[in-house]
Amino acid sequence: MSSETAKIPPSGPKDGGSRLSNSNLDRLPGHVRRPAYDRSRVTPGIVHLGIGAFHRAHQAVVIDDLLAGGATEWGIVGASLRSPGTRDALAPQDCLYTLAVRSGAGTEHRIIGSVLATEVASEKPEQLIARMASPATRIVSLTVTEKGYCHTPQTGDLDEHHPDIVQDLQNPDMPRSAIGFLVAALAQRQKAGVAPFTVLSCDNLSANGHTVGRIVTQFAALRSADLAKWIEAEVAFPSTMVDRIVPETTDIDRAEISGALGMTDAWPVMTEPFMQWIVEDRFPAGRPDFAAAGVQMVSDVTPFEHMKLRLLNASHSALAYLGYLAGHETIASTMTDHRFAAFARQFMQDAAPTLTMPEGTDLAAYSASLLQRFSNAALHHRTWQIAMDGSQKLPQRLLATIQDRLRLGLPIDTHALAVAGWMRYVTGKDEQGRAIDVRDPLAKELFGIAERAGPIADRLAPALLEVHSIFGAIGNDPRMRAAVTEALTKLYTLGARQAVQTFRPR
Ligand code: CS2
Repeated sequence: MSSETAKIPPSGPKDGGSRLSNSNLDRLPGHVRRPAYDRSRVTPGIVHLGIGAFHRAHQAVVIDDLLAGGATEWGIVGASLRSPGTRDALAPQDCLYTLAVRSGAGTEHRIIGSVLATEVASEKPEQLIARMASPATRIVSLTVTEKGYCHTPQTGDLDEHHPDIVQDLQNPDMPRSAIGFLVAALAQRQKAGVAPFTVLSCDNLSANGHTVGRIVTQFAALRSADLAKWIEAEVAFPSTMVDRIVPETTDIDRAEISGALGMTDAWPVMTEPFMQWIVEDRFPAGRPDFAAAGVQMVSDVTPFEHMKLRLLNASHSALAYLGYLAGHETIASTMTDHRFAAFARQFMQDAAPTLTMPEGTDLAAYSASLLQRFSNAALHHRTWQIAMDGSQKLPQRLLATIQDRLRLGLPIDTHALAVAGWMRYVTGKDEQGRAIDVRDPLAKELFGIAERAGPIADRLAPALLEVHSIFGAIGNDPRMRAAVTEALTKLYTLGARQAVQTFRPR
């Protein structure tokens, strides 16, 4: 994840064995689980773009399980698009790292071995393209965060004016964006007569497979109509719902994990016990037996994806903005305040009627489990981390539910308060008047709007609702304007802690 910074310890691989590595695995304490397979026999079959903590706590763990079951042709080559941090941390330790699963019951340590190599795309783009174009690569997966798709969040279309897209169209063989890399590699495969890889988006986008497919095809069409046609006809973009809470790794985590291992791990990942992965089963180039590792293979992931975005991610964002404003550093700390916990419950209940689920899905039980996961105090999941990139998250997390509730003639007050929380957050000042480090591709534009409007709900709410790339038509809906203005007024007059109390269970 972009905000993480690896502090590489001065000791390298030749430090007398105090760094996690292949040759040190048998020196780990007995309670640490290690790869149950011979890593030297594993070959790469997957290229993953965006090898941050999330991928390493989710997909790489599933692959680690499958390698132990003998699927040795499905190792992972991970690439960071720009930052060398992950590569610099993992390369000296043979790409091994610790997965630390934290709960009230303590921490379980497991060494993951499924990542075989790490690359930095910006350093040697041609090497990464060649790797992706190689027939051995049958899946290219992505966790590049919402903003990594260079699209307009409201419409899901390619943003042709995005600076990375402009540069990638001018230099198709030296791309910068994930989209540019996908198309460069697919173009090479088409030219060489090699069947395409399957593109597997693992980001929290609505219809992530369909969306990345559309963006890739739109980009390709700007290069060549023939290439776009080939991609449309030949490339599979299955959608997936991925779920595991993975806070960013801190230096305290690094020190604690290295202490538990008795050797240094420069970049362990911290996570919760829960993990879910639901994948549409469209892999013409082949796939490992995902189901053997507990992955649910389905023909249509849409209902599950909506359930997760509108219940988990939406309430995560609501708690992040409102909790941050109220002075809470983490989600678990926010949840210790019964007012926020009750608000989150009501918020989820409000999203539920907009979901159409397969028979047997228990949304009440799902929501209850989310409240429990959010309360996991062993995870230090910062409200600030989740608050990042709101302009890219609001449409699929909050606005889609608001739209559906308006269509159903239902009140939208809880969701309007979440939107208002985001609005107050992006002004860059918290309730105590302290500066907020707002990270968002639109931060400057949003800040400018907030400056011009001033901290006056009647002016600020309508001004921000006019940002079309986020709100689209719903920004002009008088019911939306009224509800968000009222919610923002509450935030300015009562503060977040009191504002979340103004809802009675319906
Ligand atoms: C979070 C997600 O940072 C965020 O925006 O809401 O990363 C969330 O933790 C994951 O989607 C959980 O699966």
